[in-house]
Amino acid sequence: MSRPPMSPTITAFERSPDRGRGLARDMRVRWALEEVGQPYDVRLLSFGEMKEGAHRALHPFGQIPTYEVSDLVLFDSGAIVFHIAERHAGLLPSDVNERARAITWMFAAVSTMEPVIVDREVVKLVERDKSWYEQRLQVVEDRIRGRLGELSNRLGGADWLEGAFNAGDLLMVSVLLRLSGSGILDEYPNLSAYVARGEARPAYQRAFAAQLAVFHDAMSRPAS
Ligand SMILES: N[C@@H](CCC(=O)N[C@@H](CS)C(=O)NCC(=O)O)C(=O)O
Repeated sequence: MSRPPMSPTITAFERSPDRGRGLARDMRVRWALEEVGQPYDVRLLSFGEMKEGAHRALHPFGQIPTYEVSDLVLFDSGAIVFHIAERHAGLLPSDVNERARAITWMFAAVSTMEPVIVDREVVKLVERDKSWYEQRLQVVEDRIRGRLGELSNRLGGADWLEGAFNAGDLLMVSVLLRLSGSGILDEYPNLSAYVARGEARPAYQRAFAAQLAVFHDAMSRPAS
């Protein structure tokens, strides 16, 4: 009898700083695994454990998420989603050119869109007490608007960036979700609708519920 394939193990925050709003980057890995129907295990880490040698052996920067299956260890959510999409049907088109375009959007999500969006989080988190905080926030938010405007023009009235939903959309929606609550995304109705379409996917919903359950569970226990 053939043995079932080994389930991958990913790492995630024991107590996510976003309070389970699905913004921690294990969420996009969970979502990809749910889209392809691959069961997975999760190892939860405290901030202290993330910086210890055992975890740094898996992730040189002491962060989450990581992905382990058999003798393969990966870090960085974009690379992990790419690996999942390559190993399973459903997240990348089979046509070579369509596949290349989907991969292009994966890179665009994490290397063109995400850095400007994360800049805003850094400003709000660590630069709030600076005399130039408001001006800097304005500059960073205008830069985000520039990128969103360009993305919005490209998406136009389409449901997804390149034909059918693929890993490029999964990463792009994940990145845009980081703007939740800022009001900025609302200025681009087609992008808001695009993100809502991503969130409505059953695989997204399952992934979101799983990571939220971790947070609720952590809140019901005293901090370690
Ligand atoms: N480029 C990495 C970034 C990973 C990252 O920033 N992870 C965050 C959680 S979403 C983290 O571990 N933060 C804690 C820390 O950096 O100490 C990826 O996409 O996986």
